[in-house]
Amino acid sequence: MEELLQQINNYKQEIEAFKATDTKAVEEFRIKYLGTKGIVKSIMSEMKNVAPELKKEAGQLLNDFKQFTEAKFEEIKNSITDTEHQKSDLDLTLPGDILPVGSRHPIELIKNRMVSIFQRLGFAVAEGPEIEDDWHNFGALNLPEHHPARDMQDTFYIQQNPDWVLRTHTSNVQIREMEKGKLPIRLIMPGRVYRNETVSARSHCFFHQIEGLYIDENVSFADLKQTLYFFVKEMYGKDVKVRFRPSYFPFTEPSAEMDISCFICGGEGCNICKKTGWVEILGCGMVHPNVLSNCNIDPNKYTGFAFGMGIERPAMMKYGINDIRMFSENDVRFLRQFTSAI
Ligand code: 2NL
Repeated sequence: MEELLQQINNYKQEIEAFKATDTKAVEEFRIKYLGTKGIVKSIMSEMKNVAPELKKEAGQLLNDFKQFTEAKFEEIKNSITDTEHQKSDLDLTLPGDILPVGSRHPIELIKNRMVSIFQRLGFAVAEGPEIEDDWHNFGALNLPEHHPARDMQDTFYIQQNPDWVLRTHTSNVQIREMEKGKLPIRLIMPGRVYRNETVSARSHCFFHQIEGLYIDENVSFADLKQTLYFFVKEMYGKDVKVRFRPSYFPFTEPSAEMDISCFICGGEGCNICKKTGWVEILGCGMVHPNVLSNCNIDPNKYTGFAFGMGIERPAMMKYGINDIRMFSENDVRFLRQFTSAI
């Protein structure tokens, strides 16, 4: 026991006097005193030679020694890293690296403008699933199975469940909103839709649209026209002219397509309007009574109008983009060009 005490005191003095000037010396200290074959370990193993009545006292002594050595190790380690840090030529006062700022996607830019115009008229935004069952995408919209109008909207079917399709329009969201039974309804639904089309510069198998729906008592075709006039003036300018042409959609009756005077050439005739002076921008109509009944809305009490328009084409016209595939190629040379647009 005496001998052990002596040994410990000698090591303590040695450790006390130890000075490290670099990380190498710190590591040497660790290996010599605290390593698996180090002095602390070997002194600890002396315990087995201590007489039983002295074991408690010796245990205390050895523990103190271990803690003393570990504390010294921490001390020399910290003193080294501190001075090394001061020696480095890292200048912490320099400004940080500038992170590249992203930009909104052109489709998003046009969508936001369209949405905000309708929001000012009191329309709220609704969203819904892109994978939809046959009823919400076709059936409820007066498009029964084998109806030839389904050909206009050939789509992708989900293999595991033939009842599921990738939605061909955002009308599925309107159907879901009507089913909730809360009236009146004044909603717009922007979103991605799918069609089984050959991909080319002019058409894609997925694109984006905004649909609108207004249902209340006494909603008329005049309300539809006035709403869309307001939209056109806000979106394309107050001098733009509007015309309606009769059309057919299974989910509206009567139905119409709306053209605006070409905002590129002002109606003179150019490549964009194919020399006609007019460009088609949307389809619309009064909600078919069958569609209202399908959603448990009484068509004798309520009427409504609906419309749908694509986002890609107006975006291509506004930004002079001549290939629809650019929107989904994620080429940063294309996307970067919209950095300053809001
Ligand atoms: C187009 C034409 C249209 C609708 C969409 C609609 C929705 C419900 C009921 C009735 Cl739930 N109609 N939507 C109506 C007329 C036209 O879209 O050419 N879109 C790009």
